[in-house]
Amino acid sequence: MSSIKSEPVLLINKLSNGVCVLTLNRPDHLNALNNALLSAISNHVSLANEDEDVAVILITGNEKTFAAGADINEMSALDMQGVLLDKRVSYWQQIAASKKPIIAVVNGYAFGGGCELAMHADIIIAGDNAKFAQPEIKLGVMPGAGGTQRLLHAVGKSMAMQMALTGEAIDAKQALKSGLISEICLPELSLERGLTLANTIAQQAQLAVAMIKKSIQTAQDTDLNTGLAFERQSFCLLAATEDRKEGLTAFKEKRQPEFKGR
Ligand code: DAK
Repeated sequence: MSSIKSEPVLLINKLSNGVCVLTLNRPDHLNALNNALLSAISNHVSLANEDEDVAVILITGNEKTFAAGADINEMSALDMQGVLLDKRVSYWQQIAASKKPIIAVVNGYAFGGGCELAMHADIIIAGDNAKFAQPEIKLGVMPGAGGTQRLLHAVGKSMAMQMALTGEAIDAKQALKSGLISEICLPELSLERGLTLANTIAQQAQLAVAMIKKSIQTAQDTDLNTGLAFERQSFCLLAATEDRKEGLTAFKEKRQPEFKGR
C-alpha cells in the first residue's frame, strides 16, 4: 500500500444559498494549475452550470496564493505537437462558457495561468497581498489562455504590454487602479466579502442575472451597435418573466421580492 497521502486538488463546497465555492488546493505547489486541477475546475464549472441549485460560482485559493500559473513541470514535457493537441484548451473553453457568474477571490500570486483564470471570472476581488503577472515571457513563451486578449480589455494597452513584455507583477493597488479588479480587502476578510457579493447575486432574478452577464460580455466582444441591440432584445425578453412582475409588484407593495428564476 502506498504511504503517499493523496489530497483532492480542488475542494468543492455547495452552499445552501446557491453559491458553489471551488477552492484550489495544491498549496505545496502554489496552486499551480496542473491538468488534474484545471480539468477539475472546468468540470465543476460545467456541473454548476447544469445544477439549478447553483446561481453563482466562486473560485479562490488560499490566503497566500491564488495560483502561480500552469504547472511548469507538465508544460516542459510537451513538444509542439503536444501543445497543439493540448486538452487544456477545451478546459479553458468550458470555464469561459459559464453562463452563471463567476467571482474570483484572489490572494497572493495570480501568475500566468493563475492571472488568466482570475480573468475568466466576471468579478475579481483581491486581498491587499495580491500580485498579478503574466510572467510567461521569462520562460521564453507567451500567455496561452487568453492573457494577451483579456488583459488588454482589463487594464488597457500600455499596462497589458508592460505586464506581458516584462513579466513584472502589479500589486493589488495597481490592479484596482487599472480596472483588473473591483475591490481590495484584507486577505483574511476577502473570502467573506466574496461570499457576500455571491450571496447578493444569488438572491436576484436569475434570468436577469444571466442576461446582464451575457449583455456585458457582448459589449466586450462586439461593437456598440451589436451590444445595444442585444441589450434591447434581452430587456424585452425579461418583460415576459414572472420575476419582473414580482420585482415591480414587491417594490410597489414595499416588501422584498421573492424571485423564482422564471
Ligand atoms: N509550476 C510548478 N511548480 C510551481 C510553480 C509552477 N507554475 N510555481 C511554483 N511552483 C512550486 C515551486 O517549484 C516550489 O516547489 P518546491 O521547490 O518546494 O518543490 C513551490 O511551488 C514554492 O515555490 P517557490 O519556492 O518558487 O516560492 P517563492 O515564494 O520563492 O516564489 C513565485 C513564488 C510565484 C514567484 C515562483 O514560484 C514563480 O516564479 N513561479 C512560477 C510562476 C510562473 O512562471 N508562472 C507562469 C507559468 S506558465 C495553455 C494555457 C495557459 C498556459 C499554458 C498553456 N494552453 C491553453 C495550452 C499557462 C502558462 C503559464 O501559466
